[in-house]
Amino acid sequence: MARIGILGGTFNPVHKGHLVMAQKAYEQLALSEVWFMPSKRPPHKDQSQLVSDTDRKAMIQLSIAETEYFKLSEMELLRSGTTYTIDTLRQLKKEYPKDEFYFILGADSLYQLESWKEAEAIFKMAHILCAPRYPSTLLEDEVQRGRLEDAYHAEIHFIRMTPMRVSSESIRAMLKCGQEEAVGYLPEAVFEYIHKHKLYPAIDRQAIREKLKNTLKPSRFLHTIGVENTAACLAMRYGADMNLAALAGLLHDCAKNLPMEELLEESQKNGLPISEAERRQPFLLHGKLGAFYAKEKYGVDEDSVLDAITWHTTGRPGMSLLEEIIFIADYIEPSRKEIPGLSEIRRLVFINLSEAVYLTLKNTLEYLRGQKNSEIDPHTYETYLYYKEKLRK
Ligand code: DGI
Ligand code: FE
Ligand code: FE
Repeated sequence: MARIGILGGTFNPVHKGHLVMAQKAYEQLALSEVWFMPSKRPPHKDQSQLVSDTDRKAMIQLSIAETEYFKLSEMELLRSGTTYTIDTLRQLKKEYPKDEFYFILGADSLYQLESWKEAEAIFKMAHILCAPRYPSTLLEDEVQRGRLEDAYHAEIHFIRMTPMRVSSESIRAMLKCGQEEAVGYLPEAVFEYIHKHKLYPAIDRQAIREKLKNTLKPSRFLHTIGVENTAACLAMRYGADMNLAALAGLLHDCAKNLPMEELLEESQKNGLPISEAERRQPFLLHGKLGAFYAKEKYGVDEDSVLDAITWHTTGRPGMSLLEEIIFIADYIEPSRKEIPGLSEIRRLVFINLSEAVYLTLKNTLEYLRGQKNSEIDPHTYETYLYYKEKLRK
């Protein structure tokens, strides 16, 4: 009798987290083998980013090649019709009547399992192994496990491991933005395969530049390129991802060509939340709407980039490094006209980023107070107070 772990998923792509999960399950439950079982294109999920079965299989094979107790199972890929776990389990039991099966799942599945087809039968026929979520929800998960065990006589084990921070989805988003961090989450051979077969192609910044050149005024386009390059320089200085910074810089003002009424209309139409201050001064919306366009029109799905675009005008308390970089690059890029205090900020930004952010906010508030019809957005003021306090400490 063999104890077989089944690790299902789309494996789009397979990553180190999967391998750790499989390895820990193997060790902690004394399994004989773990089978990586890629699922068919699930009908409920967005499939536009799902690579072919051949590629997904090839990537799994590359990552398990050195481990003799890891196998690839094509059972779900080969079966016709909708794939239900219960059908897989019945087929497994039929083909391997002597063996015991352990389904390896993410802890979030604990909350969905009951709605799976013939859940009760699944619990009877297989053990469930759960990998922890990030951020950890172990206490909740423990309660849910107790509930399921009582209700179904289910046998559920938790795999002890550091919760995985990454998912295939977040790795795809990284690859799409050309983010170097993705390399660390993938087996080397998988990374090479992805590269060689151009599976998750990075967004082409040159194509975006050409698009923007046609939509923005020449001076705004020049500014945009200035922010793209300045953001990349600041990323070099502060150890942020250069490609992400350049992409966020390139797209930060992509909604700036719209007149006020259209900014409002477009934001409303697309269901973006609009504050009172934004309703009175719709130009403030170009960050939020820009982030929306970045996602919808330019295919950016990396949240850190979208947030940097959203907050580039007002800032927000506790900005991420990338958000600070875009906020400041917007202010200092070379084609900005000289204004009082700018050359000092340009010098300082390469020495102390927080201080430069603070001075920028201080300058902006002073400037706005001198304008007749300008209302200060609460975010701008709160961000100012946040950085003032941060520097005082
Ligand atoms: O889009 P850009 O011109 O490149 O730069 P931006 O998005 O930072 O917008 C700059 C303008 O935004 C600048 O004139 C100052 C203004 N601004 C920043 N915070 C506030 C603000 N305007 C108002 N009314 N209220 C604010 O809180
Ligand atoms: Fe802007
Ligand atoms: Fe700008």
